[in-house]
Amino acid sequence: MIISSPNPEVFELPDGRLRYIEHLITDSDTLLSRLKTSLNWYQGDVCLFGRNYKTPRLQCWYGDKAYTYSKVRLEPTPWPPLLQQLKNVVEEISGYSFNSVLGNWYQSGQHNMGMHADNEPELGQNPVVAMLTFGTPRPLQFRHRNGQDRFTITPADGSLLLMEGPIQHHWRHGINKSKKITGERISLTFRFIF
Ligand SMILES: [Mn+2]
Repeated sequence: MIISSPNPEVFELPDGRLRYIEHLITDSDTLLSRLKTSLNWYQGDVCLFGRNYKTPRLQCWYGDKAYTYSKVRLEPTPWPPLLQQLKNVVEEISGYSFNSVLGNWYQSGQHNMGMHADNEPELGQNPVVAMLTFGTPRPLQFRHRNGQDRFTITPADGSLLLMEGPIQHHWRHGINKSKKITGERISLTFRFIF
């Protein structure tokens, strides 16, 4: 794994903050293929308005504590060495500690993530979420709950994006489908579960 010296950009939003490090991981191509083969990917279930659906992407979960996400309980799972290494890098650069990671694998533009906030009670007040991106960039849309403020960032291959401050309480974020995008993207979102 090749880590460049970080050069963070900060985006101060109303009620939240993003810290973005664009070219953090230099050998992201190699890591993308290692993540595809070495992690336990599955198509999850989500419960929306009382009905169960398959998630329109693959996901994986590793963590020291159980986590309930979209009404699905994820059990504690030991860290594979590659994820442990990436967690160490993210902790060192961000200055935060994490004890879990949710991975999402968008295999093409047909895979998406609906608008949501990472605000489950076990994430605590003002949770920090640290997102590593590998592969084809996808625009990440932010919408303030006030219905007015919007922000879009397209995290680059090998980048780290930190969501900090009260952002999860005031904003939602998601990734839209796109007919133009055929490449794949993996994101790893590190969290701390209390
Ligand atoms: Mn999220």
